[in-house]
Amino acid sequence: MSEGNVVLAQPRGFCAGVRRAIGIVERALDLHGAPVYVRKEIVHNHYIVSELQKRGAVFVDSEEEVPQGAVCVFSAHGVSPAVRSAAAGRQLEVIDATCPLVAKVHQEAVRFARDGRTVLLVGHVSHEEVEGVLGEAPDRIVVIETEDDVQRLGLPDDTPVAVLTQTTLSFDETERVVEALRARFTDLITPGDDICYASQNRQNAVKDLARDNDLVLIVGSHNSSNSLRMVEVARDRGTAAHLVPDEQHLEAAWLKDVSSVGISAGASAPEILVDGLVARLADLGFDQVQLQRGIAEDVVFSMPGRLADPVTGRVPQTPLAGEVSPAPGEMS
Ligand code: 0K2
Ligand code: SF4
Repeated sequence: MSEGNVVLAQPRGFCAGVRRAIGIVERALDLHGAPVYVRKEIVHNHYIVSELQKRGAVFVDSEEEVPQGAVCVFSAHGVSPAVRSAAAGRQLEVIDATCPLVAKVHQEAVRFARDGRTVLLVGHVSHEEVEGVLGEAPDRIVVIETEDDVQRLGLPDDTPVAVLTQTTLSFDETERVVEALRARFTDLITPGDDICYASQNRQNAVKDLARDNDLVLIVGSHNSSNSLRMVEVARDRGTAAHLVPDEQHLEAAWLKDVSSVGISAGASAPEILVDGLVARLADLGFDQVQLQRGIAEDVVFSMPGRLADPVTGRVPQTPLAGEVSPAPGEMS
């Protein structure tokens, strides 16, 4: 059996928007009882979706699948105005779990489009977050996925443009795209802070993990954009890295000639899956676990007022239990 170290990234796992979104579904189930309909996966994690399904959440692809007048939660990734209208048309009782930082990008898109600018939205065209923002002003927003797309844009170079981005992109990769846009367009403005604090913090921590370890494992589902970006960030540093949806996906062959494994988790991946991976690695001889020195996050987003207790009028706190990273020395 091999002997080796494990280093747990700090920060890792749930961000404030994910905690709030999951808390909203749980609270809606408590208040309204099952079923509570959720449009799309509340966050892109199969474990979370399946746990909420067990409690009575029903996940649907479209608001059109929700029965008239039923409770419907919008996912953390946000929705377009067309979806809001369709939901209103069906008299759905909507509870919006859109992350406030995604909502901010929507507001920027509306403002820039109203100002007469063409919005260049850097992101993945088929991602729900991009679909939602695009829907704010479909005639004035163009999605850009890569640096190559910049030269292909059929716009005069003096077009007034504003650059926005998906919240979960790779910071470094996006900088390259924005630089290419700056080099081309003469009237360009950008708020420049759309990639959220959680994405940036997790990517920075992964850079250190990649520097200090032979292998990096990122816990997250295959449809989780921010988790995939974390794998890329590690690989960009020349370190082998894999996405691991849960411990069953760990391949023993990855550990050949490896003495230290860095583990992080995407913003939608719960700590229980990290625990499972750590336990499996311990079985394989990687039983010395340390916590990376890193920054502590204290961002909390408040829950929607419509989830207030009908008797006391109190709005519940966003749940934190069970997801706080263990302190050094507390780990086996
Ligand atoms: O990274 P993704 O946008 O695919 O989404 P999740 O994996 O669900 O992570 C939470 C971020 C949600 C919105 O920004
Ligand atoms: Fe919000 Fe960022 Fe979390 Fe997405 S990753 S839900 S934008 S805090």
